[in-house]
Amino acid sequence: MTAANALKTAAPTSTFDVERYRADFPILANVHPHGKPLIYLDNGASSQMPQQVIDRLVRYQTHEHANIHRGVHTLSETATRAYEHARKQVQHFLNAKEDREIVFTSNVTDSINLVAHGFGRAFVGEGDEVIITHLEHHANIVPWQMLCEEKGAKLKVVPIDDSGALILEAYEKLFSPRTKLVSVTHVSNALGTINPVKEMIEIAHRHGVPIMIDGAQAVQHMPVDVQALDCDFYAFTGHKVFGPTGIGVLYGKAEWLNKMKPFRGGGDMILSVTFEKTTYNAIPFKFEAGTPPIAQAIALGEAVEYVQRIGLDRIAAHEHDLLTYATERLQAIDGVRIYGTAQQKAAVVSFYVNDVHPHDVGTLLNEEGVAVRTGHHCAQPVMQRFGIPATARASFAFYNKFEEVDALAAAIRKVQKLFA
Ligand code: C6P
Repeated sequence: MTAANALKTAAPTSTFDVERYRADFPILANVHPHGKPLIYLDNGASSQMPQQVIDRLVRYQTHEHANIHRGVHTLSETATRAYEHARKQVQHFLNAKEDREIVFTSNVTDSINLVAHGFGRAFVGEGDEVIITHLEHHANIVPWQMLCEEKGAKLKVVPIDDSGALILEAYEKLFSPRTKLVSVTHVSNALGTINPVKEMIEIAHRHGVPIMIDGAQAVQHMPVDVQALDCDFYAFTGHKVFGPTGIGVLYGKAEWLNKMKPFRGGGDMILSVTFEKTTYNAIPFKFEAGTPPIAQAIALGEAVEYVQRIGLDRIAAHEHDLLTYATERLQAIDGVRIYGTAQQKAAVVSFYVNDVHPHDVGTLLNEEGVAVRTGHHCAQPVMQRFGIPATARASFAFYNKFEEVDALAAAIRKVQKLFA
């Protein structure tokens, strides 16, 4: 380590009371991998649930459970009210204009597939084009590839530079009169790059093209306002924003949702059914066939209120400090290479330790109690762009603290010693 690096790596002082919020997360104190305190740096894969969300799930299961939209009895009405209240909580979280613009799905993958089917089958034809980027998770690649294969349409990809930032001039050049939709991630899960989505939305609209944003790695890190962004669709997943698994969200402008075809057929998405013809329910119910994940939606409502109570601006500021500190600490270790160095980044650090395979790095870090994700992060094109098979990835949440970055750095040095 150089003297300059050593000087830079003192932990910043912060007014963000991490310990107060950590106390809400029982799992952080209850789990001791290899007898060590858990240092949970795999929030990009799935974040933990605070007691408030767990309590909401328990309250629903012990006092409120019934099927919704179907019963006249008290429990069914209670469950329906709670589920529809969750929709309003999510509407408020994203600042959507109307609650009918919020569709509950099972995860962000499901939300993207809904648009690929509902929009794609209605509006994409042979010779048409869909634009995505080189930074996408497979969930925002494969559904569009499947659509393009089926329709004889073309998938166009916005390139990235060596820092992992999108090349915006190239984006603008991809538009043609055949472009029907853009779908882009707000934040890259593999590199942490924050894309300039506001600008990308303006460009798409200048060309008369609607645009979808995959917010799976964004909504837990920064405030998102879909009306200010003016995006046509915005999707996220519950389990990365301190809610349960099995629940996702699709926001869509009412004008688009109304024009789209339903994705799945079944109960609750219909107004009337005969063997000759079915008429569909109004939005959002048109897209919520069958019994939805009721408990999970209600708990998600609690989760988004929880982060709003803390304040997403405060979360973003704390995580920015964590990112800066982690970047400096890891850069100070000879032999550690960081992938993803864009100017605008969320608190994600993807790295390689000398030439040790990331899976070995992850296994050894786990022995020190440090949980990181290793692999291609379901973003193989990103790995291909950098000529690597995988990385180790530390992804932070607001409950992470600077000491945990120190522990990560110490554990990496231990790995290096083992392979020296
Ligand atoms: N990324 C990660 O470790 P689902 O599985 O539908 O809840 O989320 C899919 C998804 C879509 N888009 C982005 C940008 C994502 O990061 C993810 C999930 C996890 O990075 C698991 S692969």
